[in-house]
Formats: sequence, structure tokens, C-alpha cells
Amino acid sequence: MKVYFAGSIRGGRADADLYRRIISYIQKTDVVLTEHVGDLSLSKLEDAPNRDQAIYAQDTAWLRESDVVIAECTTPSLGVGYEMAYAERFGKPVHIFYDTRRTVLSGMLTGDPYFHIHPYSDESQIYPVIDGILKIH
Ligand code: 6K6
Repeated sequence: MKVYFAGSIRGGRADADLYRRIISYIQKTDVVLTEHVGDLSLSKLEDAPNRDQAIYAQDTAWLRESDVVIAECTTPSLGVGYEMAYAERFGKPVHIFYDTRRTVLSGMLTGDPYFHIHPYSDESQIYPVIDGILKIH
């Protein structure tokens, strides 16, 4: 199964280490197309100003190629929001995780019945849910 993992980049990198752990977990059994989201040194690559068209072209191609989208949405990100709407447009299943202790999710996500939303209050709750997602899709 090809997984598109989405997590904040320019929205803020406070959860980058959490993304890295989730990506590593998924990679034990499945393919993650977007490994860079958990790369803690990404800020250096971000410096190049003319990369954005290539990023958009690559990421939308990966979204269309993916079997499922898993998004960690505790740190709000315009890019992640865009990716989830794009995935909905192409009929890709979208699973959204967020930490209820640290954020209130946008009504544009909780109000859209298309999305599968998984609130958690401890990181350990994420992994059994991911096991279930990887089995069904
Ligand atoms: C790598 C190579 C060149 O530049 C980079 C770094 N930038 C990005 N590379 C790949 N995907 C990106 C980059 N910036 C944003 N994204 C996509 O948008 C990722 O798939 C994330 O899920 C999402 C984050 O959006 P913002 O708005 O928080 O940046």
C-alpha cells in the first residue's frame, strides 16, 4: 500500500519528530511516498525560492498515486488542508489525527463527513489505529 503522509512544514515544525516516528512505523509494513515530511533538516531545503512549482507538481502526483492519505493535523498547515481537499477530489481515503490536548480541529475538517477523524490524547493511541487503516485500504 502507498501512503501519502501529510504534516506541517511551513505551518511550523514543532511536530516534525512525531511525523518521523509515525512515518517509521508505517514503513515497517508499507510504502510512505512523503518521507521528507519527517526530515528534521528540511528547513535547509526550504531556502531555495524557486522550488515551489516542483513541490506542488510532485506532491499532487503522489496524492493521485497514493492508496490512502494519513494526515497529522495538530500543527495547523494550509498545505496539509489543501492536500486533504485534493485527496477528497480524487476519491482517496483521508485519515486525520490530532492531539485533543493541543488543538481544536477546524470545522472545515470535522464538518466534512468524507474525512475519517481520529482524535488522540496520547501518541500511543495513534499506532493501533494506523494498523487498522493499513489493513482495510
Ligand atoms: C524539499 C525539496 C525542496 O523543497 C523541499 C521542502 N518543501 C516541501 N517538500 C515537499 N512537500 C512539501 C514541501 N513543503 C510543503 N510540502 C507539502 O505540503 C507536504 O506534503 C506537507 O504535507 C504539506 C505542508 O504544507 P505547509 O503549508 O505546512 O508547508
